[in-house]
Amino acid sequence: QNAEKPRLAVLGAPVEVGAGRRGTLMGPAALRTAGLVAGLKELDLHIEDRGDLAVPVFSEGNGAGRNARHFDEISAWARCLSDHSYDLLSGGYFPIFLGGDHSLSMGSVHGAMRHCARHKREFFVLWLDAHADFNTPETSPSGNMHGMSTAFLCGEDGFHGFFEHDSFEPLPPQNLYIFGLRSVDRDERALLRERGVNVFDMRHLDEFGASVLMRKIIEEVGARDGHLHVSLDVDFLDPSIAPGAGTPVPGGATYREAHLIMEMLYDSGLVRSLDVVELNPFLDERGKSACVLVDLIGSLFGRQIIERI
Ligand code: B3U
Ligand code: MN
Ligand code: MN
Repeated sequence: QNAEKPRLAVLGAPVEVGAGRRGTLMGPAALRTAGLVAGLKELDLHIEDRGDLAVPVFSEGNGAGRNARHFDEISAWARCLSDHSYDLLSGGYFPIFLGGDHSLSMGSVHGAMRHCARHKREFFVLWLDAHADFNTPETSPSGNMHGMSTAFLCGEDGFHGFFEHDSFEPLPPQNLYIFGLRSVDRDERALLRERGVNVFDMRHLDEFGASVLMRKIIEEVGARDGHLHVSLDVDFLDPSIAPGAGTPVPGGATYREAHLIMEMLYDSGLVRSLDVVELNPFLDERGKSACVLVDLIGSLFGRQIIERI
């Protein structure tokens, strides 16, 4: 198991305009209130809370008439987040990004990807989510950019001008694992198939169980000595345990499945960066979802409820 302990840096990204409903802005605060930092300190980890980021300009542009709402503001967030992600990893930190809606991953993952390219390390993403977030401005039924993050990261068209220097080495679709899927749009589905993204939907999870699927992912990433970025969307979880989600979908991961996944990831020692996104405290029930997420993050960093023999 994890020999060397990582130094953690927590960074809030209170972005909400990527989602269809307001409220994820309060996500970082709710996660802190639920005891995120104290919980990790209890594990004897070095952890620095770097506070929340803010974007200097607030614009309402949609990127020149595109079907991508608040394109300009989300682009500003992504540029800022990408630099922070890159710098933290370069400084030897394990960055934890607190959302905010899932559009923030366009920045956090972009930065981590650049870091890995620089160090010639293979990069993988585990996307724990009810949705694939693989829409482009062309395929999106809503124009909400939190539903476009993985498409952007894999280099799909329609995002011109998002970063100052547009060209970047995109994420190969085979290095993306979408896990927990149970809501996908028609054109999005076709694109996922065409590109060969690894999709483990809830049917897979029910049929094979979380452990078999996770072992496969961990083996693949481990064999390449890859950097694994985990992007945890609160709606990966079943709405009964995590109601604080803007787009809840029934039939999600249970408390036990989710913890097992986190524990296996910890044991693998492969995870080097993390997003916790889409928590909407306005829709939550007395902090229930925030607390579940904090519990899960604890498991990802080695907390064990019972000392194993
Ligand atoms: N696929 C739909 C819905 C959605 C995606 N991500 C979330 N909702 N959270 C869309 O709007 O792209
Ligand atoms: Mn998502
Ligand atoms: Mn989702």
